[in-house]
Amino acid sequence: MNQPQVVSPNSGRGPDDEPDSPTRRLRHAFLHHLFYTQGKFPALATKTDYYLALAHTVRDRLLQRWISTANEYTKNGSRTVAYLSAEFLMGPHLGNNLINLGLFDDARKSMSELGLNLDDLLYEEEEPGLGNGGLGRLAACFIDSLATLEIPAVGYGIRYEFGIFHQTLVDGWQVEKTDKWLRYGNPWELARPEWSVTVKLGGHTERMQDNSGQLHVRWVPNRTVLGVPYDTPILGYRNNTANTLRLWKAEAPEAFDFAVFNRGDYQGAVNQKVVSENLSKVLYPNDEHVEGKELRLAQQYFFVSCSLQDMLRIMKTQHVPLHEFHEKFAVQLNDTHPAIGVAELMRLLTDEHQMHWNQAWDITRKTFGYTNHTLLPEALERWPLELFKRVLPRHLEIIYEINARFLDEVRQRYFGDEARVTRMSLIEETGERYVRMAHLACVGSHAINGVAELHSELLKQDVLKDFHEMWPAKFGNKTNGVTPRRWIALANPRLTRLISGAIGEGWIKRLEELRQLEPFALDPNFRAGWREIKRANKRDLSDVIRKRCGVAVDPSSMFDVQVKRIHEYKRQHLSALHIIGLYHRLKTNPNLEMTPRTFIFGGKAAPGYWMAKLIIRLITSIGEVVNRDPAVRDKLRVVFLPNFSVTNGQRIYPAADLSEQISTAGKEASGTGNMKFAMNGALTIGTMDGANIEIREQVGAENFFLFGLTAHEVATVRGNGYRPQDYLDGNAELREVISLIRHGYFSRGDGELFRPLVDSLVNHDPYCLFADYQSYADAHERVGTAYRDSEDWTRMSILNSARSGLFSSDRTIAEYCRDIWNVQPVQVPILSHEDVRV
Ligand code: NBX
Repeated sequence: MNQPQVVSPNSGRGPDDEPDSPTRRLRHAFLHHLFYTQGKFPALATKTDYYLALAHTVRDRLLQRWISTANEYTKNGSRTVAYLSAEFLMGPHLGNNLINLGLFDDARKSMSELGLNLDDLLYEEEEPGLGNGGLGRLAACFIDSLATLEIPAVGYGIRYEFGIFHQTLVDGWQVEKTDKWLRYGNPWELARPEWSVTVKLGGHTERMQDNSGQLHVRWVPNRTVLGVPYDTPILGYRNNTANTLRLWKAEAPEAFDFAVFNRGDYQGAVNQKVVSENLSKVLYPNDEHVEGKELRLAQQYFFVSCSLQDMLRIMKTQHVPLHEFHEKFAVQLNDTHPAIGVAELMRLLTDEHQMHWNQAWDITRKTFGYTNHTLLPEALERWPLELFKRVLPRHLEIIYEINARFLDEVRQRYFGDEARVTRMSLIEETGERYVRMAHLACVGSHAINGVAELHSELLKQDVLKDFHEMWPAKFGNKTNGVTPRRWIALANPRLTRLISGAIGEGWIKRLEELRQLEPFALDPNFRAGWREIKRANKRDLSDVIRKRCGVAVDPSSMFDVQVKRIHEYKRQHLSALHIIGLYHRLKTNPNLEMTPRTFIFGGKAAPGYWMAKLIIRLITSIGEVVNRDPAVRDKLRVVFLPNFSVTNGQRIYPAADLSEQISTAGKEASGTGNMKFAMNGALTIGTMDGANIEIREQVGAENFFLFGLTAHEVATVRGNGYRPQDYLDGNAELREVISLIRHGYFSRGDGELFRPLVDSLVNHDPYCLFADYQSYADAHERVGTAYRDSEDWTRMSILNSARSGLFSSDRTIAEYCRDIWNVQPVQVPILSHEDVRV
C-alpha cells in the first residue's frame, strides 16, 4: 500500500467535493475512528488499523438501522423467524455492508482521496469462518435474504473462538492451521452480557410431589455454564432493516472458583473456566460425517438452550403469554444439529413453566420446522444412549416420553406392524442403543423439507419413507438459493456494471429480472463486453494463482473449476482421472488438437478423512508433473488453490468458464456452488444430481453438459452387483490412467502412495467413478469443441446468467415464509437518536 497522504480531520475538505458530500463525511468519520477508536496516527497505523477505522465508520451507519429495526419489532410484537444453525459461514462483512448501504463507490473514492486503496482494506478482514461448507453458507445467504425481504428474524448459533481451520499445503499434503479470526478483534459484533443465560449439563433428575399431588421433576446438574450473546447486525439490501445474528459464547459462571482458590489450588480454580469455555472453543471440521463426541452434543445443547431461553425472555418483555410461543416464533432447525431443541422446549414449558404435557407438545410441534441436508447414512446424527444420558439426563426422559406416545400412535395406525415401530422409534435398539436425532426432528416438527427437488423426493422414498407415509402433508421441498448481493454484486463488480447498464439495477433485489438479458445474448457488442469481463476476472484470478501457487496460468485457456469440500461422493478424483486421461492422450499424440485448459481445484478435507487428504495429494501430484512437462504445458495446467473460503470463492466463481458438478447422482442434496457459478456465467458439466437438475431445466439442456448415470440407474447398477473391474476391462484409456498412478508416475516411482485410493476404486468404487468415466470424458469432448466457438460459448454463458433467477435465496426464503413460517414483512421507519426519549 502507498504511504497514505492523510488529510487532517480539521482541514476536512478533500480535493474537489462538496462540504457535505457523502465522501467527505466518510473521510471525516474514518479519520475520527483512526484517532479515537484505533488511537493511531498515519505514521504508526497498520493496514489493520485502516481496515478497523473504516469498519467502525460503516458500523456507525448500521447501528441506526439496527436500533430502528429493534424498536419497530418490539412495538409491533411481530412474528419472528428463529433460524437455529450450528454454523453460519458469513464471509467478510465490510464489502457486503458497503454494498447493502449503497456506499461502496463513495467508500472507494474517499479512501483513494486519502491515498488508500479500498480493495487492500477489504482484504485485511479475517473472515468469520464459522462453518464447514454448504450448510453453513446457506444459513448466511438465508439471513441476508430475510433482512432484504424485511422479515423479522434472528439467526442463532455459536460464536466459535476458532472457526474452520486454515488450510495450507506442505509437499502437496493438506496441513491444518488454527483459525484465529478474533486475533485483532471483531468490529461487527456487540457483546450483550446483560442477556446472558445459564445452561445446565450432566447430573441426575429427582421427582417430587407437591401438596396437590402434582408430580414435579427437578434436574440437578453437575455443572452450569453461562451463555453470553454476541450480536452482529445483518443489513437488508438498500432498506432500513437490520436483523440480528446472535451467537453464544460459553463462559464460566464464576471466572474463579474461590473455594478452590482459597485452598491454594490455582490450577483447579482456573480449570472450571477452561472447561466451560471449551463449549464454544472450536468448530468441528467434519462435514457429512458424524463423530459421537460428548463435547459436540454439549455444544449443540448449549446454543439451543441459550436460544430458546432467549426467546422466552423476549416474550416476557413483550408481554406475550407463554401459550402463544408458536405464534411469536417460527423456529427452523438447520439439519439435526439443533434438533435437541424439541426436547428442550418441552422441558422449558413443562418443568420450568408447569405447562401440561399435551399443550406443550402441541405448541412445540407448531413451532419447529426441520430441514434435512443429506442422504448419506454416515451423516445422520445418532447419539449413544449412555453418552446422551451423561450429558442430558432429563432430556433422555423427555425423549422416552415423546417416543412412548409417538409409538402408540404408530401402533394404532399400523396395527400389528412391529417392524415399522422398530424402524420409526426415536431409539435405535439393534445392537448398541442410540438416540436418532432425525426422528426426533421429524416427530417434533410440523414441516419437513429437503433442499432440492430430487433430494426431497429421495427423502420421501428412502431415508424418511415411514414418516412420509404417516404424515405426507408435513413434507415439502425448498430448493436452495444463494444471495446475489454477495455472489454477484460484491464478487463480480464488472459484470454487475454491465448487467445494470443493460437492464437497470432491479435484478439485485428481483433476480428473475435477469431474464431481460436473454435478447442481449444475440448482440455482438454485448457479447464482446461480456467476454472482456470474463477475461479480466480470469486475469485477476491468474494473479492470485501465481502468488499463491507459484504457477503461471494463461487467462485465454478455459478455466475449469471444481471448488467444494473434498469428499469421495463429490468425486474430485473423477476429474483427476480424466486429467490424467487427457495427459496420456497428449503424450501419445503430441499433435493432438485440444482446447487449452486450466484445471483449478479448491476445498478442505476433514482432518480425519484420510482418503480425502489422499485425493488432494493426487491432484497436487498431477499438477507437479503436468505443469513441469514442456510437451503439454501449453494445453494443460493443474492447480490446487489452498484454503478455499468465502473470500477466495468471491474471486473464483466470477473467473470460471466451466463449473464441475460431478457428484454421484443421488448423493449431493442440492449444491449451492453450482448456482454461484451459473449466475456468474459459467457453463456446467454435471450429473443429474441435486439442484443440477433444476439448473439444467432453467438454463436449457442445450446450454448444459450432462453426463453420467441417473440416481435411479446408480441404484440399479449397484443393486445388480456393481463390478468396477468390468468397466476397467472395457476401457483402454481408463486402464492406462490407473496403470500410470499404480506405477508411481505421479509419485516419483512410489507405487505405494496412492494404492489405497486405486484399490478402493478397482475393488469397490462406492461412488461409481468407473461407471461414469467414459460418459464424463465424452461430455468433456463436447465442452472442448463448444469452447472453441467463442461467440457461441459467450451466448450460452449469457443465457446461463439470464436464466439463473430462480436460484436467488430471496426466492427460497419467500417460499419458507409462505409455506412453513407464515410470517409477513415489517417495514422499518428510520429513527434518529434525536427522536428517542429516555
Ligand atoms: O448442505 C450440504 C449439502 O451437502 C449440499 O448438497 C447442500 O447444498 C448444502 C445446503 O443445503 N451439507 C453440508 O454442508 N453439511 C455440512 O456441512 C455438515 C456439517 C456438520 C455435520 C454434518 C454436515 N455434522
